Amino acid sequence: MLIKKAEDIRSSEITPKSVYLNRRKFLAGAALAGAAAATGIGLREIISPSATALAGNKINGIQKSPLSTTETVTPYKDVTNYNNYYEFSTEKDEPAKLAQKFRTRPWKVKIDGLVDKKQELDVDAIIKMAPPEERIYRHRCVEGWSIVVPWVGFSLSEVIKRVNPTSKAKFVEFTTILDKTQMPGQQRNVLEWPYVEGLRMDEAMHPLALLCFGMYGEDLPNQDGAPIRIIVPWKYGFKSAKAIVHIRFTDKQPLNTWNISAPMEYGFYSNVNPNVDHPRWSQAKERRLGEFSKRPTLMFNGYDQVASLYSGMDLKKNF
Ligand SMILES: Nc1nc2c(c(=O)[nH]1)N[C@H]1C(S)=C(S)[C@@H](COP(=O)(O)O)O[C@H]1N2
Ligand SMILES: [Mo]
Repeated sequence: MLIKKAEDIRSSEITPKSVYLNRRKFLAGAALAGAAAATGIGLREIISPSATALAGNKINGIQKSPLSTTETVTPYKDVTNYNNYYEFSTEKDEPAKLAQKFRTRPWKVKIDGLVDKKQELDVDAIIKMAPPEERIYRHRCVEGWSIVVPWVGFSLSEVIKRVNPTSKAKFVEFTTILDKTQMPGQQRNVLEWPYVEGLRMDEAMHPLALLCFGMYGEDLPNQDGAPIRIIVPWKYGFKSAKAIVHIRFTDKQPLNTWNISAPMEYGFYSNVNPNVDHPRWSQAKERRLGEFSKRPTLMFNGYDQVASLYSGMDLKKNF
């Protein structure tokens, strides 16, 4: 019942629509490039967020991060109009519209479980814990599309080290807000609500794991997970939970939403791995939004620096 539904939605949306959207994007991009050449305005300026932002507030004092990739950044328009956010809709072009009025302030985040300093913090207090950094990361969805995004945030470890997890804490669980009145998708049983994700403690402490509150130099748009989310760039996109209200430290491996929904298809680890196919499709290649041809998917999404976290583990079993 519930399980079948979620599976059906995923399989039905996998290719035709994204190919169609990408073709449209490509054509739009070609038109823009032509316009840029004709007018002498740089293409960068045309696709930059300053020209296309919804109403984002600029974030001041952003530092560049050495952890960034130098690959071409995906246009803001694509990243903010092609979203997986099932609390709003299972259609990727709908969260941009349906999340517009979502209230992201006031916003509290509860931190508890196996931790010395249990507390409830205002999201703006969390955002001020460390200087904002721009991290340009590859982001690979389990469905086979990918994007390159200049996220803004800082390492999740900055928060974790301030709350002193006890020595028993082995995992961290992240829970999204539950609010049917604001999130129409939560009125349907497509997934179990609220959305839950989890990381092993050493994964959460890895410098690449990002606590994220912005993108393209501005506040995070609602459809991308405002006011606060995580970004785990070496894992499939569904690990990167949006709109987090609860961070819990635990000694047991958290049950993550997609694993509950379809355990044979979505594991706990979900490291990007071109050698382990999804039961219903290959993971060997991916399509970058806005591009025609597919490119090979890289182990750990190219983030080799995390390989040591999994040494000795069978990544076919621990998918
Ligand atoms: N709360 C919540 N977080 C979520 C999801 C979701 O449906 N709900 N979708 C996940 C999936 S499948 C992906 S690919 C990414 C997409 O992030 P983006 O829309 O910012 O690109 O968010 C992840 N985080
Ligand atoms: Mo995804």
